[in-house]
Amino acid sequence: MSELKRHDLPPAVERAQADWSLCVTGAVSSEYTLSHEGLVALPTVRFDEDFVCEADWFAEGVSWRGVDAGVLLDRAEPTPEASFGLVHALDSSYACGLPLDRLRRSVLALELDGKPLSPVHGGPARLVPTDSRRDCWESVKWVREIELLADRPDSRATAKELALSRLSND
Ligand SMILES: Nc1nc2c(c(=O)[nH]1)N[C@H]1C(S)=C(S)[C@@H](COP(=O)(O)O)O[C@H]1N2
Ligand SMILES: [Mo]
Repeated sequence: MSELKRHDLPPAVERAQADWSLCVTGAVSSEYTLSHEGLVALPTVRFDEDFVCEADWFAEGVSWRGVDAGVLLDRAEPTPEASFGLVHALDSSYACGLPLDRLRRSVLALELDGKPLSPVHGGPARLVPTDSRRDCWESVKWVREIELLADRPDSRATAKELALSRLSND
């Protein structure tokens, strides 16, 4: 196993770690908020990958464990119009849009390589898409809200632009 790269923890993320919760909102019949205890009590799945960053680095053999995102979405009862998900992170405007079918096939990871996910790598919860089209900026660290939408979000590119500008400032 090789290591994921370590970036600095944004101050907003550090402050919000203590009273973290997850909300599922938007085009759903039953919005809900789940505490960290509530989330870790759910059944988990495992997903192993070689993590590849667009900015030319990768980590081989990364093992994630967490809650199936499809299960989290179904619990909110998505409306028939729901077609996209906008995954919001704790670091201010970072949000990544994904078509609903790709979001369903993601894992909300709570563990990395058998240990609770550390704040630097996105703890308490990181969205890990599992399909072959996934890009590094879609692996959203510090997830705080999953918002379902009827239409493709305008901010689909926000995560990509923000993430890549941060990486180039390393
Ligand atoms: N919330 C949030 N998630 C994010 C990013 C970010 O800046 N903020 N950067 C993305 C990018 S481009 C990469 S390569 C990975 C880096 O993951 P790591 O810090 O665990 O190595 O996180 C992704 N998820
Ligand atoms: Mo990246």
